[in-house]
Amino acid sequence: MTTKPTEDDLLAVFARADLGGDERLDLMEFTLVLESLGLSWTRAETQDRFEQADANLDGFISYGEFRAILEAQGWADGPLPEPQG
Ligand SMILES: [Ca+2]
Repeated sequence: MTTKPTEDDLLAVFARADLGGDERLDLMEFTLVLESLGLSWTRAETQDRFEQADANLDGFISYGEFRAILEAQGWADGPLPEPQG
């Protein structure tokens, strides 16, 4: 697990976890993302990360918020792509 995921990987992971298709993740979907990335955080750690990542406190993780956590953790490089639409 030394290679960083590409942008396409991250988008695919995010889209796959976004079961509701609403382009944001709830805590359960966020947990699925972590599993997809091979991370094994405890429930408490996941909850903690989720709350930290939810920058606008709406109770969901947008792709931008998702990217911000990954970048903060050093798992993703490069700037966030501009939102489409
Ligand atoms: Ca949010």
